[in-house]
Amino acid sequence: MADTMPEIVRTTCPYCGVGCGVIAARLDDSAEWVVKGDPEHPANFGRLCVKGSALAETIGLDGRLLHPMIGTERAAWKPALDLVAEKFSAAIAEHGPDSVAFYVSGQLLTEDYYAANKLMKGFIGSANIDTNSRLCMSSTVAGHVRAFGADTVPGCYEDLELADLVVLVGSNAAWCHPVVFQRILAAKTRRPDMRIVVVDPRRTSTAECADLHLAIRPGSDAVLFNALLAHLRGEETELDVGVPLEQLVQFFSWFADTEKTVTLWSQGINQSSSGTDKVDTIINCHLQTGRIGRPGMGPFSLTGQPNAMGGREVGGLANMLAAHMGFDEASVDRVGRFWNAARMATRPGLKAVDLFRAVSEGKIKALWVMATNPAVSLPEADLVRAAMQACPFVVISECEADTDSARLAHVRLPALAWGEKEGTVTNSERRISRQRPFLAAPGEARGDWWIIAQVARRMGFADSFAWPDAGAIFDEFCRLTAFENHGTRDLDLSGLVGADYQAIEPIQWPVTSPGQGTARMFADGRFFHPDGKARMLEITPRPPARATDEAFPLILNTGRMRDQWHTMTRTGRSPRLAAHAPEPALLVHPKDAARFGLADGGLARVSGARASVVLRVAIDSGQRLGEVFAPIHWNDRTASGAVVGSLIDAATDPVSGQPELKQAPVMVAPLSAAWHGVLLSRNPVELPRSFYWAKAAGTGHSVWRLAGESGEDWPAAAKQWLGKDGEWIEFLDPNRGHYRGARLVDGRLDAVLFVFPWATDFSPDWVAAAFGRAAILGDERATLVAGAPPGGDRGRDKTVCACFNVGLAAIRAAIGNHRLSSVAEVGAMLKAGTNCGSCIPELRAILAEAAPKKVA
Ligand SMILES: Nc1nc2c(c(=O)[nH]1)N[C@H]1C(S)=C(S)[C@@H](COP(=O)(O)OP(=O)(O)OC[C@H]3O[C@@H](n4cnc5c(=O)[nH]c(N)nc54)[C@H](O)[C@@H]3O)O[C@H]1N2
Ligand SMILES: Nc1nc2c(c(=O)[nH]1)N[C@H]1C(S)=C(S)[C@@H](COP(=O)(O)OP(=O)(O)OC[C@H]3O[C@@H](n4cnc5c(=O)[nH]c(N)nc54)[C@H](O)[C@@H]3O)O[C@H]1N2
Ligand code: SF4
Ligand SMILES: [Mo]
Repeated sequence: MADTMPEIVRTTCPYCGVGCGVIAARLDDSAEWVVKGDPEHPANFGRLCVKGSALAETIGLDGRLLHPMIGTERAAWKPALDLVAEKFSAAIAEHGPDSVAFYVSGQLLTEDYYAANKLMKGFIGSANIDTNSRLCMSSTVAGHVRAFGADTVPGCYEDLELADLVVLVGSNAAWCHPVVFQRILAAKTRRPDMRIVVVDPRRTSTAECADLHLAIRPGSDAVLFNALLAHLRGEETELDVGVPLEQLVQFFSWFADTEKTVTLWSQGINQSSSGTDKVDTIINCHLQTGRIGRPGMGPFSLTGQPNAMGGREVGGLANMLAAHMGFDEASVDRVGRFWNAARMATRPGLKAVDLFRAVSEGKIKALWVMATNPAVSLPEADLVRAAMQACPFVVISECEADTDSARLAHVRLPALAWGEKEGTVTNSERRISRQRPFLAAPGEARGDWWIIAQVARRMGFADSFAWPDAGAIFDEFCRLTAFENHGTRDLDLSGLVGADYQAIEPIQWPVTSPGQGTARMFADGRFFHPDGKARMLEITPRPPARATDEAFPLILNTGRMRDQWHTMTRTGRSPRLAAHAPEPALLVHPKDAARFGLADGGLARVSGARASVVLRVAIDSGQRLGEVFAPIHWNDRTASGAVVGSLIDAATDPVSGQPELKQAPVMVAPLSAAWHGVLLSRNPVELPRSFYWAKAAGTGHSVWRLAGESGEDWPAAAKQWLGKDGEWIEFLDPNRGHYRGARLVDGRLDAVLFVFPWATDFSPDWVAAAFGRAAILGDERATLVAGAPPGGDRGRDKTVCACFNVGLAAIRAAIGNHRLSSVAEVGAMLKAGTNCGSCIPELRAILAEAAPKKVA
């Protein structure tokens, strides 16, 4: 890292696989960093979504892990690294190389990933290194390899703009790949004839923007695409996927008639016990029509994490060796010679779900987790926790001091975070971009690759892990991709060998000569099977592994919210991002709500065979009947019991090993609470275990939403949780069950608690604002415990535009009062939707709802 920090740094967003270029800038040392989209980056041309726009709010050091920890004791690096090396070496000596494992992540940089893979597969001699990408796109990898002979993404983002038909299958890109989705919508605005079809059991924000939405029965995608293939071949077809026939006819004829078609997919396809087959049914339709490798057409998997692709490249999956080579004898020999390996792994290792099963069976004696939170994100999360607890030695490399997984580790190693670390990532269109640091390394945190190399040296492999910096690792990786390649492997970075690392510009692989990237693959009709041809796989569709039964009559679908990232370790810090969805919700069709006695805004207990969670009910007519949806983000740090992974059995795809995370049978029941509350506090609060709670970030404070099954002596309870001393201002109506209390310390607001006898989405915005003030003056004090804001009663309003903090009520009022009829008009009046554009789908839905209905 440079000694002096430049004041403008070009880097890459650390969230989704779109891989947007970001510029971090500040005027001088005393100014705050500002983050903006990089107008020159070819993934986003200056756009950022709301998560990217809020990056500067997430770089604070609160809650960061800044020193190595052995148990609960702070340790220096040397004893911590010595201990890790010693425990791994001892396990290997006593029980063999397969008794240890790494579980890594698509949020590592390519250099980190390369180092971890090299240590495990070339020097420990096991392939027990797997990644959270197993849960994310391993079905796509397997589907690509079966069809193309290599894990190759054929196209690029420009194809989405050139296409006349864009089909999104199991992808909520409006929320999960917002900048790519904005590019599609912008193209459609320029060329209104372009069509968008969305295949998703629920009506998502993405579906709101579609010309046609096929709300198919969950898990029936292979039936749909098999039938499409038959239609393209002119065969007779019959199918039942739970949508009206005329919609299918429409989709099939659009697909058949539109040469420039791109089919995008994501987790609705991949996270399935037959995900690999589903991927290949989609690819089949493109191979059948020859729509691949040419501008405006192709099958296109959207990758989730910022470096999911980089992980695939270096070999981060247990069944791949390195640099797109597998475990065939020639590859093992080639990589072994290149690495000068002490002990090469010769066969695939354990895939994520099996790996954690091996941990629970006591077969893994030492486990190292890097940049992922398996205690939340794996299926059977409850069993994963028990397994980690029972494992003799667990190490975690983390940026955060406290995560659900870090709580289960014997050793915690502090990793540099985004903005501090240095390396490369690859996005969904094979584009390699640099991540560059602009912040000084805090505390004793170090880059992940450095930590791995230090352990490797202590295990006796000093010569092979002697890199001076991340750039040296990248260069070694590029040389491996070129090593004895001769055009046999798609991944070839020979044109980047010896490149000036600091100056690398975003470029799409393969890069066979300096500065020459590759936008599209397969344009020449040549694939990577030995005969140079692609394969069309014959697929027999299979339903989800577990059917519903009387005890578990609903299907639980799980996925993402617009403004949170995974287990919330970073996005959870931003008040702006918290506003869109402050609590873990359960989306339920109105008829299912009636059937199971659930009320909008009430609480529901959602149960699987072993565990249950408690979520806030949101009635949503966009759900399919019989299916409920819950977000994956909340965990033990942010809610009392919302880890949905504990409800999901780990049924996996037999080829890819990817677990079925979208179709879990569950039961729901209303949870009656005696009281509901909102608590705002500057400091952490210890609440009774029996409560429901969910925590969100506020400015200068946190907000907890609470509920409990039996009433309390509120004035006493409030003081017990929030502190007796200081000055208390209170309002109590014991008969009706209302309590409001505020605590001031040295004249400054410290905490407030509001209690109601019923469920309410009440949000004391005016009290939240008071946390920003140095002192609360006489007259103002009473307003803290008033049930409504001074001079008006704006109850809680849903934030729609997080960039400009515009709420639903204001948007509805503006549409009604000024007869607005387009997103552009709403933007002109309120600014909503004019920055990142993430809320445009919601604005459209609000406009549609407000539009005058035709009288029949
Ligand atoms: N805001 C935000 N963005 C993110 C992330 C995040 O955490 N937050 N994470 C990133 C990562 S790692 C990933 S992998 C991507 C995921 O991006 P997406 O895959 O787009 O997101 P999900 O919400 O997991 O699921 C997509 C959709 O699959 C649908 N689905 C469920 N079952 C079926 C089915 O049987 N068939 C079909 N056709 N569809 C089905 C769901 O209803 C859901 O709308 O997002 C990335 N971007
Ligand atoms: N039910 C259900 N479960 C799912 C999914 C679903 O749709 N439904 N989706 C799956 C998918 S697609 C994914 S990708 C996973 C994601 O699941 P996880 O990977 O478990 O989620 P994250 O919160 O992203 O965890 C990343 C962790 O790494 C830390 N971290 C961030 N940057 C760095 C770094 O540079 N170095 C180190 N050492 N640590 C870092 C963060 O603080 C955080 O704790 O969840 C999967 N689980
Ligand atoms: S779309 Fe948003 S989250 Fe994804 S890379 Fe771009 S700015 Fe980051
Ligand atoms: Mo993912």
